[in-house]
Parts: sequence; structure tokens; C-alpha cells
Amino acid sequence: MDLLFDLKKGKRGAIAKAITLVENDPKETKKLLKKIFKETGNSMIIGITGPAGAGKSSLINKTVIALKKLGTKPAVLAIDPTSHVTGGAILGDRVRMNESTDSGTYIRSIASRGATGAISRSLRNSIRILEYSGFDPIIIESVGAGQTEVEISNIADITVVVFNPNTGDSIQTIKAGLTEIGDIYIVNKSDLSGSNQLFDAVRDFIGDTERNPIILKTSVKKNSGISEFAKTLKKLMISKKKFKKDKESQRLETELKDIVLNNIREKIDDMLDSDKTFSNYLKKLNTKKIDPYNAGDKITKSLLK
Ligand SMILES: Nc1nc2c(ncn2[C@@H]2O[C@H](COP(=O)(O)OP(=O)(O)OP(=O)(O)O)[C@@H](O)[C@H]2O)c(=O)[nH]1
Ligand SMILES: [Mg+2]
Repeated sequence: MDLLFDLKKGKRGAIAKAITLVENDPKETKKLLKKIFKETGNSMIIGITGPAGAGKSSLINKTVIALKKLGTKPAVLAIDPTSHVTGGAILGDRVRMNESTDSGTYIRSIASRGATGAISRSLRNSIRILEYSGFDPIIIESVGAGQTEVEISNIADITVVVFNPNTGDSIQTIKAGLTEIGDIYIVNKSDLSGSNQLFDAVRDFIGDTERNPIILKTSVKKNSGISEFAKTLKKLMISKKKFKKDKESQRLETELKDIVLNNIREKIDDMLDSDKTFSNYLKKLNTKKIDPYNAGDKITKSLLK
């Protein structure tokens, strides 16, 4: 298969094609996974999250260049929030990330539309394509809103949380579920006033815990702190390697359950369309002879017997 050959060579067109495939075509995804799976699961996954506009994309753009200089081959997947206020996330990311694209890093925005299950499925497989193509680390950018940051820390081997002094409610955003997940906390935009106070707040709030996460200051604008960040990541890539196997095996367990449950759901859905018990209870339901819960229990029992 040509696609595999080109993927192995790290050809951009092939990677783009393969990722589009796992986003849209379950049948082809199955075929592809069968061929590449053995050679996946070994790259370090770095999740970078934080409030919208914290400077994640700008920071990644610079950091991948520094990571390349340190001898790694990074790739980036940016999860686009469709509910983005400005609506310009895709274009914005592309523009700001141009620099690193030119230097041979693979960068791609992937949709966050659709059911969460479907997103994590295509994300998982996109990561695998990049692993097969020889990239390590693989950086995932996602906006920390609601549950996403928690999800990202499940996917990632190393989680980075980015804050900036621009958001007025900084302490609130720090508290919003982000205190537990970071291996590294970054106060970006250190060229702006208020960054020292924010740094102190982050340190007081998060630094003094048993986990003892790393807290750094960066400015993309002034190009400061970036190489320190990259070096810290490189070190963590090495020291976290020993946890990789366990984490990966947990993820595989979750994935396997997800696949089985999904298969069963589809099968049962088909079955219900022609199931006598189902249509009988549906009639009773329509004439108010039974309530939906009771009917549901009866049908489930008859299906599982
Ligand atoms: N002053 C200053 N501005 C910065 C810095 N880093 C990024 N910015 C600006 O902050 C804005 C948001 O940057 P992005 O990199 O798009 O932030 P993001 O976190 O990726 O944003 P979303 O993906 O939309 O959540 C842009 O206008 C950047 O130019 C910095 O270190 N200092
Ligand atoms: Mg971004």
C-alpha cells in the first residue's frame, strides 16, 4: 500500500490523507489500524491546555523549533473548538504556526465537532498515524473549557497548563479544574504587567503540593523562557518514559471497552428496529398503558435473556 510507504517516509500529503481518513471513514480506519498498530504507542504525548487566548499556539510554534534543536521530531495536533468566540481558530492557528511548519514539523488542526467519543477516537488514531510516521513528541493543543482539559490529561503523558495575565479572572481559571492535572504550569505573556502576581498566585496555589509541578514564565513576544521550557519538556520526556507503558495500557483498556460498547450499541439499535417486544411495548407506551422506564426495563430484560 502506497499510503503506508509514504507515511513511513513522513510525507505530509500522506499524513494529511490518513488523518482525514480516520476522521471520516470508519471502514478505511479499521484497515489502516490493522497495518500500523504494531508500530504505535511509543511516542510521548504532550497535552497543552489553558484558557482561550493564553498564547498556547504561539508558544507551541516557538517551542517546536527549540525541541527540534534538541534532537526531537515534534508534531502538533490542535483541537479546534467550534464554539470559538472569534471563529478564527483554524486560520489563526495556521497563521501563527506557519513558522514551525516551514521547519518540517507537522502541524494540523483537527475538528472538535461531533460526539466526544468520536473526537477521542479520531484523535487517538491521528496520534497513531503521527507515531507511525516517526514523530516524537506529539503535542496536542486544546482549549481548557469544561471537560476537555481533563480529557487531555488522560490522553497525554505530559500535561502543560498555560495561563496569562490578560484574563481578569485568573485565579478563577486556575481553580477551574486545572490545579490537579499539570506537570508544568506556564505563565505566558510575561512581558505584560500582572505576570509576576500571577506567577506568585500560581506558585502559592499549585506549586506547594505533593506533586510539586514545575512552574515557568515565558514570553513569546520577547522570546524568553522558551528554550528553558523546551529543555524541561525534553527532560520530562525521558523521566516520564517509565510511566508510559502503564498509562498506555490503561488507555487501551478504555479504548477497548469503548469499541465493544459502541459495537453493541449499533447492533442493538439495528435489532430494536425489527424487535417484536420493542414494538409491542412502544404501542403500550403510546396508549399510556405503561410508562417509559417500566417498558425500557422489560425490553432490556427480554433482549439480555
Ligand atoms: N504580549 C504577548 N502576547 C502574546 C504572547 N503570546 C501570545 N500572545 C498573543 O496572544 C494572542 C492569543 O495567542 P494564541 O497563541 O492564539 O493563544 P491560544 O491560547 O492558542 O488561543 P486559542 O487557541 O484561541 O485558545 C495572540 O494575539 C498572540 O499574539 C506573549 O508572550 N506576549
Ligand atoms: Mg490556539
